[in-house]
Amino acid sequence: MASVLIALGGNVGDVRATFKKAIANICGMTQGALLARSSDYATPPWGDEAQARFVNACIEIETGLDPHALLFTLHKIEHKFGRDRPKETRWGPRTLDLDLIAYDDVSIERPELTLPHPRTFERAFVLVPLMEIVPDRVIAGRSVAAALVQLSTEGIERLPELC
Ligand code: PH2
Ligand code: MG
Ligand code: MG
Repeated sequence: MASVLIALGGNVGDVRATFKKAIANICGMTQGALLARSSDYATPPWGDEAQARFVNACIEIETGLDPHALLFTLHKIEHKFGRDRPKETRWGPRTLDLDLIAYDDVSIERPELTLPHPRTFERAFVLVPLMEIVPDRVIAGRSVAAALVQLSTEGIERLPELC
């Protein structure tokens, strides 16, 4: 079984409700166990700033799927929750984005999948939720906590738990 970190994001529709259903789908479709789930965070849009704020969160799961099978499953779940890749713009609005951040200590560099996720250390919207669940996890030689102190967390707000 592998320990896998997945980042969730979205800024179209009821994103927090989408996360809840998506996490249930991730566990069901990967025969995975949910080891940890961060809070949801409202985050300023990164990349293309002229769009609505995002909601972001991270989870840790344990799964027997290999990285490519897992990626395929995550794409299926994005599609199920309204993601339309051909119609969207890079860094633009989306209902649900599921990014594979790390899969054990596996390194992969292929056009369809890079592990660990190459932009993890540029993105406070990924590191802040990771800090909550796996602060000591080492990704590409750096702990989450050490990587986060290099970034500004301005504008990131932890959202209260939903009832
Ligand atoms: N995702 C993007 C582009 N910009 N900004 C934030 N804050 N959070 C995201 O998840 C995000 C983004 C495209 O995937
Ligand atoms: Mg993304
Ligand atoms: Mg993505």
